[in-house]
Amino acid sequence: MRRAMFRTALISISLFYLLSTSQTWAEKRPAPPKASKTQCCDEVRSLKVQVANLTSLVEDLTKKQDSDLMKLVRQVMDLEKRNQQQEARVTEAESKYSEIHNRVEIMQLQGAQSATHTTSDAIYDCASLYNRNYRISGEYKLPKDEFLGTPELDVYCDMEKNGGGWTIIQRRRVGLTSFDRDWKQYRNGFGTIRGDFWLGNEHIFRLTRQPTVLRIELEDWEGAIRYAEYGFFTLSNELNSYKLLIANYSGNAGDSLRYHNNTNFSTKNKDNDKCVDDCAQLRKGGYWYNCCTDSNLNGVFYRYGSHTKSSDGITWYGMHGPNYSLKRVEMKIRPQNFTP
Ligand SMILES: *[C@@H]1O[C@H](CO)[C@@H](O)[C@H](O)[C@H]1NC(C)=O
Ligand SMILES: *[C@@H]1O[C@H](CO)[C@@H](O)[C@H](O)[C@H]1NC(C)=O
Ligand SMILES: *[C@@H]1O[C@H](CO)[C@@H](O)[C@H](O)[C@H]1NC(C)=O
Ligand SMILES: *[C@@H]1O[C@H](CO)[C@@H](O)[C@H](O)[C@H]1NC(C)=O
Ligand SMILES: *[C@@H]1O[C@H](CO)[C@@H](O)[C@H](O)[C@H]1NC(C)=O
Ligand SMILES: [Ca+2]
Repeated sequence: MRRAMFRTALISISLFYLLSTSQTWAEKRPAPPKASKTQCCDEVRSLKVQVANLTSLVEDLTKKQDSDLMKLVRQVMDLEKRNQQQEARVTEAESKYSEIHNRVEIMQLQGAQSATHTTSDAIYDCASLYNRNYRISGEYKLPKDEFLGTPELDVYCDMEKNGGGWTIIQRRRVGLTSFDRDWKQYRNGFGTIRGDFWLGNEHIFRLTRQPTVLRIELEDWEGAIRYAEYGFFTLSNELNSYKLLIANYSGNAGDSLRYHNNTNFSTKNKDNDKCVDDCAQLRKGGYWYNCCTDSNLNGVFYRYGSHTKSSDGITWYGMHGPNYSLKRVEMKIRPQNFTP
């Protein structure tokens, strides 16, 4: 280090010398002395060598710094591996990172609706987009439809898994969005379409006016992935408190929504459950609570370590029971008559 400083000083001095001599030449331009020119070139040559030496020194230093940095990064990574809680944070950061950087282009459908007047060729969900050959999963904007009376709507379409054509209506994955929201927010939807969100009861109600399949995908902190599928799924309108109707379960996650069949939707400011308790307040999320159990996919997102300590987490009794908060959930819908 000291050597480098010394060299820098040396170069500065030489440079100063060179500059002052060149200035002197400029002044004496009419008759430049020959000796000075040779001196100049020697100086330049020597300077060049010094610069070359300095450059290689700097390169060495940079290399050393890089390897030091790598060592540090490796140490941090080791530490994080040991600490499971930290690892969960890394996972979250990663998913946020990939969300930002793997953005699938938003595909806007330019005025596609203007000429359509029948329900058969209207675009009102991801399945109709799929049938128009949109086959990339990502964010889409469903156009407003005068005929159906539906507003423009941002949706996330899963066009790849299980045959595609799925409209995602709920997702829990990052864990930063609170699901402890009121009736109005659950009606209109909240969150970010690429991250965690609730599409909105009003939208779900509209989308399930045609015979609809619901598929729920669940992942625990041990990495097990299971699903529950309902061959029939619909919501009542707001006047009927977005009552849940489901039928025809299949899957390997357990039928933990059956108990909620025929129940109204409840939020922290609207207790519509079948219980003396106020389930939405107790379980900190809006849902079709019966007497609270057997599932709550809109509960608190608990990270690894604290995921088994409370009953207000993201629960699905068929998977680990009432005190286990799941790591990832996705609820998606598709028309019954959809054929990939
Ligand atoms: C440049 O480095 C070489 C080898 O490291 C050394 O022999 C030489 O004296 C150095 N030159 C100057 C001008 O520092
Ligand atoms: C459930 O599945 C059976 C057999 O496929 C079918 O006949 C019935 O209509 C389905 N029920 C509903 C409510 O969709
Ligand atoms: C569900 O809501 C409807 C109308 O909002 C109401 O008539 C009905 O009694 C409610 N059911 C329960 C179990 O609270
Ligand atoms: C839910 O209730 C409806 C109507 O009461 C019924 O037809 C359906 O079979 C029930 N679903 C389940 C899963 O029990
Ligand atoms: C679940 O957690 C609650 C506290 O939130 C506790 O009272 C209960 O005993 C726990 N149940 C089980 C099965 O661990
Ligand atoms: Ca109640």
